[in-house]
Amino acid sequence: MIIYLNGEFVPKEKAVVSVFDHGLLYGDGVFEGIRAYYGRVFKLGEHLDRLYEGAQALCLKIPCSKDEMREIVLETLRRNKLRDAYIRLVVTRGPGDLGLDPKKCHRAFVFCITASIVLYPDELYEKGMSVISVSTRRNIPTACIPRVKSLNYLNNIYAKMEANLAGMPEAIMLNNEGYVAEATGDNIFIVKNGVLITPPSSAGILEGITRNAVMDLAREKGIAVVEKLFTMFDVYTADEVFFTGTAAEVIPCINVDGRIIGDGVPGEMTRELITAFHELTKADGPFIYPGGSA
Ligand code: PXG
Repeated sequence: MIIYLNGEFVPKEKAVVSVFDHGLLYGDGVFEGIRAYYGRVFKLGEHLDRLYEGAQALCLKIPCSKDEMREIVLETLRRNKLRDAYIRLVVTRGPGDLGLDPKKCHRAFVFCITASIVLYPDELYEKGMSVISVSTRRNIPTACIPRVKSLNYLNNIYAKMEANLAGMPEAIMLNNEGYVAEATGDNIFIVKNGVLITPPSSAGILEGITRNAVMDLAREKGIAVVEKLFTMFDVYTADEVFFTGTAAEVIPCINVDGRIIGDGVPGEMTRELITAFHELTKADGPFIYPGGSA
């Protein structure tokens, strides 16, 4: 496995980061999880836009242009001869001293890993998953901005731990006002009377690339899509519930806090959107190899 590490391509064993890096010491940095399907990098432009916007919000200067970063991602895939992959692109604040002050860090550190991802078992996509809502609230935007995909994931990890302790694969997190925000690493959608509903960005969520792609697909199909605040009552009484994320893609949810959702099987709109999403992954993003094949 070859890793892009701050200007070089190195074998996995040599891909190491300083213990003085503020990404490690303070979770100071931003990252993206990206997928390649069929020799193309899905929504690469959108992922790079989010990475650079997050860095802008953190006053973190990424030491290369967006075009150069795009090339770094594609070249890392080529060096590993991959066509289908999970890509982890990380920009840390870089090495500094033991104080938290970012101005002591003189250069951001960039690395890119291309590997595979362990998805939920196929069975969960076919039968749907059971989840719970947890007591850990999503970070409030005035403290730690959820729209920034930062290296500080403790908020989500606390919620995931609650799910783990309850023997559940995923958790629904509410915001500090008690409205539904998102899952620990996925966005949430509900379907009610044929309308597709998801929390707005102002609910304090990460605006998922998969979320936006699914909303576009639904609109193309003539489905009404609404971004609005809702509560767990709306989840319990929804006709369908599903999650979206780069790793999870689109995954149906058929039981929440013990309440059976709809008929207790993945709903029609969810299944339709899963199919449409799979089709889209064949047709989006820059080709990794010239001529479109490896
Ligand atoms: N919300 C949060 C909090 C996320 O971390 C999403 C939504 C979905 O966004 P995209 O752009 O991927 O559609 C994410 C993405 C994991 C894992 O191991 C998940 C993410 C990142 C890294 C690892 O499940 N989440």
